[in-house]
Amino acid sequence: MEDELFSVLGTLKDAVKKIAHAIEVSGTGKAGTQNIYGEEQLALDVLSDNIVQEECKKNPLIGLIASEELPDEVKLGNGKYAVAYDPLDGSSLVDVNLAVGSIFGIYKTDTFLGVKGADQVAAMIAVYGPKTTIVLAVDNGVKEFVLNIENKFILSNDNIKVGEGKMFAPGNLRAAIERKDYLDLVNFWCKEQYTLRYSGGMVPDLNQILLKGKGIFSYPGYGDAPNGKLRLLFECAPMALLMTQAGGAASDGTIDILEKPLKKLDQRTPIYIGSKAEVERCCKALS
Ligand code: FDP
Repeated sequence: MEDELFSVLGTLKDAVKKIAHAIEVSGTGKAGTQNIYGEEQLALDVLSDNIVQEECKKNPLIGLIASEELPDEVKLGNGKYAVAYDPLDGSSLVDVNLAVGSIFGIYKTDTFLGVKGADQVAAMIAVYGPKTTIVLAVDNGVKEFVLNIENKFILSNDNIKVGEGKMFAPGNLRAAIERKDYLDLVNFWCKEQYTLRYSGGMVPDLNQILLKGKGIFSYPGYGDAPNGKLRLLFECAPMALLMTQAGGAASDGTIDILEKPLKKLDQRTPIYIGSKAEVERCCKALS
């Protein structure tokens, strides 16, 4: 790995350590503000976003950031790296003490508009669960690190691979009321006795598929939200890089998530991600 990319990842790891600490010691109340999508922000959403911003500002290699919590991309300087991130995904799970996470996509660009997930030079998620872990995809595979008692990330899995297996995480089940194709697919998984593993947090749900090495996560759209809820830049593209580099796949039903150009920062996309054969099954059933 290039030294410069190593430095950028070090900055993001520092942010993750601080967010993990903030989750442990902070309240889980509301901030009294809304993000650009009209979603109520938690004090922890705002705090986590500030932590990532402040850490990125310390590293001159990072010239551009975009956050799910900010209305626009923010130029920090002339650094060649750009970081798109969701500082705290799964906010609705914070007050009930379920696992939540952060998501980072790293590019070399001076604007995010027009980029594709395939342009990422690295992607990383952090999971704040009983332990804090990160899963990182760079050009030499997908690795997991765990935060130890000395506040250092130690390699815990050096070659994450996703194959096939009967596990499913069906998001947006409301869609199955209107969409018979989704209802049929969910019924198929049930009839075939797939194991249900769904927490309601995209990061822990996909982390599980990565670490167990099998499964499918689905989040289709329907009705007034044909593209669903999940954002291409902040959530789906980094997840797609991690899954694809681990041997899995990610599609919106028609196009590979990594090949979708970003037309606007808050672009949403349906997503089917996990074991290759399951993603293909979703594409056939739902496209
Ligand atoms: P949350 O709204 O709690 O932040 O990205 C948002 C997300 O969680 C994902 O982590 C999760 O997979 C999804 O929303 C859950 O969506 P539903 O509200 O449809 O259950």
